Amino acid sequence: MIENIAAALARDGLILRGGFTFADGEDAPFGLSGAAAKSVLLVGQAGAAPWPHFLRWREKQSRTVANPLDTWSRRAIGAVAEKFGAHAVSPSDRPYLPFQQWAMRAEGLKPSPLGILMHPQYGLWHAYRGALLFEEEIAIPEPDAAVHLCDTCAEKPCMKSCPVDAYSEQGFAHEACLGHVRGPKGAPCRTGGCLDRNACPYGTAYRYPADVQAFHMAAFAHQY
Ligand code: B12
Ligand code: SF4
Ligand code: SF4
Repeated sequence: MIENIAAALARDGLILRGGFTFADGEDAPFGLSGAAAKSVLLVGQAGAAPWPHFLRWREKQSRTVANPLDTWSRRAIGAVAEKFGAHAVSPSDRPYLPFQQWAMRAEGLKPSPLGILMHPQYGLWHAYRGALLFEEEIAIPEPDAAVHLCDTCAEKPCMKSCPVDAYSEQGFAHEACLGHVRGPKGAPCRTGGCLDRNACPYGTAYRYPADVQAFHMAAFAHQY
C-alpha cells in the first residue's frame, strides 16, 4: 500500500516522509470515522519539487485563493487520503498538530539550531505539507539511522548571518526577525530568504530557488 500512496503523491511532487504506529493508550488524533488513529504517514517535500505543480494549479484559479499553498496541499493530499481510506491533516490545522515531533519519530531527525529539522540529505531544505491518519495499523518500514550533521558542524554559520541575531540558544525571536524583514534593510531576506538558513553548507542541491523563498517569507511576514 505504501508504494501506491507514494506513487500517487509523486504526481504532485510530494513524497512520503516516513510514519509510525501510535502506542496503545497514546493520545492519538482522529481518523476518518472519528475513532483514534492507529498509524500516521507524513507527507512533505524535498527541495521545492511540488512548486511547479502548485504554480500550474494556481494559474488555473479564476480568483485569488487565500493561503494558496496550504489550499493546494490540502487538495492534493486530501485526494490521496480519499483514495486510500485515510484522514488527511495539515500542519496549519488548529490546534497545531505536533508535526515536528511526529517527523522526529518517523525519520529519526533532530532539530538544527534554527528549529528546522536537519535532514542528512536535504539539509534544511524540506518541509511537511500534511499527514495521513489510518484507523487500522499499517506496515511502515523502520527508518535508517539518521546522522545529525549539526553535531559535527563546529562553525555553525547558521548562527552568524542574521543581521538582528534572531536565532539564539533562547530560541527564535520572531518579532525581531519580522521587524527586520519588514523594514528598510530587510530586502535581502525578503527577496532571497533567511540569511541564516541559506548559510548552512548542507543540502544545497535542494535549496529552494529565490522566488520560492520570497513566497514563503512574504507568507510569514504577512501572517504573523
Ligand atoms: C507556529 C509555527 C511557527 C511560528 C513559531 C512561533 C512559536 N514560538 O511557537 C513562527 C511564525 C515563528 C514560525 C516560523 C517559521 N517556521 Co514554523 N511552524 C509553526 C507551526 C505551524 C506550528 C508549531 C507548533 O506550535 N506545533 C505544535 C507543537 C505541539 O508541535 P511540535 O512538533 O512539538 O512543535 C515544535 C515546533 O513548535 C518547534 N518550534 C518552536 N519554535 C520554532 C521556531 C521555528 C522557526 C521552527 C522551525 C520550529 C519551532 O519546537 C517544537 C518541538 O519540536 C509548524 C507546523 C506544525 N503543525 O507543527 C510550523 C513549522 C515548524 N515551521 C516550519 C518552518 C520551515 C518555519 C520557517 C523556518 C520558514 C517559513 N515557514 O517560512 C519560519 C521561520 C522564518 C524564518 N526566519 O525563516 C516547518 C519546519 C520544517 C522542518 N523542516 O522542520 C514547520 C514544521 C511547517 C511545515 N509546513 O513544515 N513557525
Ligand atoms: S550550519 Fe551547521 S549547525 Fe547550522 S544547521 Fe547547518 S549543519 Fe546545523
Ligand atoms: S529572515 Fe532575516 S531577519 Fe529573520 S532570522 Fe533570517 S536572517 Fe534574520
